[in-house]
Amino acid sequence: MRRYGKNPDEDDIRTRPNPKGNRPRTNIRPKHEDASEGMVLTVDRGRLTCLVEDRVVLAMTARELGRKAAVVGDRVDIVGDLSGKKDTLARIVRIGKRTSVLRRTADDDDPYERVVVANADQLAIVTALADPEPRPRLIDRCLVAAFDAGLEPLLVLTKSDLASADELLETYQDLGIHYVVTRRDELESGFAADRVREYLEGKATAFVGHSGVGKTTLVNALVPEDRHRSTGLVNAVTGRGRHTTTSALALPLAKADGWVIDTPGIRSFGLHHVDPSRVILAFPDLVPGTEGCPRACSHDEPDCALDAWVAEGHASPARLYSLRRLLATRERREGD
Ligand SMILES: Nc1nc2c(ncn2[C@@H]2O[C@H](COP(=O)(O)OP(=O)(O)O)[C@@H](O)[C@H]2O)c(=O)[nH]1
Ligand SMILES: [Mg+2]
Ligand SMILES: [Zn+2]
Repeated sequence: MRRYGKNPDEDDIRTRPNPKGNRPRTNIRPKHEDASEGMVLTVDRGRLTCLVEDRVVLAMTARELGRKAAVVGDRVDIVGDLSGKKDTLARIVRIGKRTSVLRRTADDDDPYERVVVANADQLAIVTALADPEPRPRLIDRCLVAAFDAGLEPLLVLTKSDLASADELLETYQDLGIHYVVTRRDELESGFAADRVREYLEGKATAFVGHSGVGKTTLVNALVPEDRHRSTGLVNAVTGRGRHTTTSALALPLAKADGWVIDTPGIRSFGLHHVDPSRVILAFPDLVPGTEGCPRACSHDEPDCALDAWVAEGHASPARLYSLRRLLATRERREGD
């Protein structure tokens, strides 16, 4: 999403010559070669807000694309009234090739996939250390989704003012994934945002996690505050400077190039779409132990080498248990 990565600024407003103006009108259906490029910021019941140049434009998708064809993060070609004025409705005529697709299903046995976000580079998995209690298996599920979609995972542990991060970090540090720990006073001082921002620069990052973990609080700390800059964009998208989350929402990162995408809270992260053989990718700490496995080992069978390897103390039994649970629910399609 680098193309749109720059924070829109008053100085950036340029007037582009309108190629429509001097073209003779015909009754041949336009082929949309004069479409503008935009990025989808929100989707709400068939209405999409798109960023076109520096303007927030309300649009719907052309009928031939299907009503739910475009998702947050999509790069689109858009035609019609692109003024961004009230009561205008533009039309999305093409959806660009996606660099990544973050999918989830409501449950493992639910074949209906929703695309959460398109074109994200990174998945920030937000977990509170308390209130609500951390759920390592939900973290593991999100990691599976991230590795499967080719997104870089970032573990964000919030509310360290309420409980210590040590126990969770003992597990997740070994995975070699990036992590940040935040707490209330650091949110207020801006220090938390400064530290998290370092991991977000130049990337589009989708924030996922259980409801109440502090996603929106963090996202709000990361998007522009300065009235003269992109706050206009935030206001146009959300109707006010701050927002609550009912659907995914892409916002420009303040003070750096990048996008943050807030998403509604999730209770589970269904992985129906993930091939069971790819689940192990989210357990890099266990991968070396699979060297002694029989060919095409499911890692959930009696000959699996992981049991002995973990028993030798190379990784924690809890991690193997988590892997097995995920594999079992993927196979038998039970809830987790
Ligand atoms: N103690 C504490 N509370 C926090 C922290 N971050 C967020 N909260 C609170 O947690 C609640 C849920 O936050 P919210 O951002 O709406 O969570 P979301 O549902 O994940 O978007 C709010 O009352 C926040 O004020 C933190 O670091 N420490
Ligand atoms: Mg929220
Ligand atoms: Zn195995």
